[in-house]
Amino acid sequence: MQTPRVAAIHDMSGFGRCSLTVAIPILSAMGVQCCPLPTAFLSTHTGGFQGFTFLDMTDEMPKVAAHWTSLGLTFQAVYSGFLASERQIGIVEDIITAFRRPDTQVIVDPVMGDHGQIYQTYTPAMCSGMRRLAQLADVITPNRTEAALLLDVPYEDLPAGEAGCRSIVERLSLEGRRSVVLTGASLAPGRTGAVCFDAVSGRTEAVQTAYIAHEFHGTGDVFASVLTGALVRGSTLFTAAAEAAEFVRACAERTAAEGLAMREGVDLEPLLGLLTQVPRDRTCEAAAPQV
Ligand code: PXL
Repeated sequence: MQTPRVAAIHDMSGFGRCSLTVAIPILSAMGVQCCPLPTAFLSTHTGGFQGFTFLDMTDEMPKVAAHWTSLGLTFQAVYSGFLASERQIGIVEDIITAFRRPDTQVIVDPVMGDHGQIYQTYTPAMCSGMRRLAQLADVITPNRTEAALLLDVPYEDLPAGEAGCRSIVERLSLEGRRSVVLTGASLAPGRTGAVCFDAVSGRTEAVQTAYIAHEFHGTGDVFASVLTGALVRGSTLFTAAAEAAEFVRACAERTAAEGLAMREGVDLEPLLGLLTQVPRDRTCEAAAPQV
């Protein structure tokens, strides 16, 4: 099989393990070529650091895309995440349109916030733009905060529990045309994972792993990157989500044991070997199948 190739449209934050600094090693470990298209270069991510630098790459992005087009490059996935300006919404829409082929999977991680809070660089216009961009996706990977923003409802009004999560993913599915992986979905005490609506099968399923009672920055980016790698390696949505949930759990467990500060992200480098084989044995179970 030819090495699959992914166009990864995220920021590059020099310190703090998120976005491209997790997408590149994860996709590479999974045997997938990651072609970075940076949206911004920051000294650190914006969560928990003061005085970070922020170089907006908006003007560079169409030039990169035009050069890739002139080379005739093709991608098995276009995978977007943290955006740096309102103008980038339209640019990413154009990139998706330019590179989408019948076998291209478009994965939009609608990075906008967490724990009910919007990230400090995101404006209301960027959030409504993200809603538009997400309409072009085959798969979206919101956390609960981003699901509320995409549905345009207050965070506190999102329904809870398994039935609530199922209704969220189904409401976000654009009447079944778009797959949705809701992250940070805890269906039982001590468990966490994702609830997934698969537009290919029309089914909704949950994947759950042990909950590690520590928060770390960038776990959403780790999850979406493993999911993307697994999808381009040919996994179904549920299998890809199970692999992603299990890798995040392993990273969080190791990082919690090390006592690393939340803002450093998860200590994923020593665990990249877990991703090099298509997994046969998982500690992450799929919840009872749902129609
Ligand atoms: O993990 C999401 C993310 C990505 N990139 C940057 C961020 C954040 C969240 O704070 O600041 C720069």
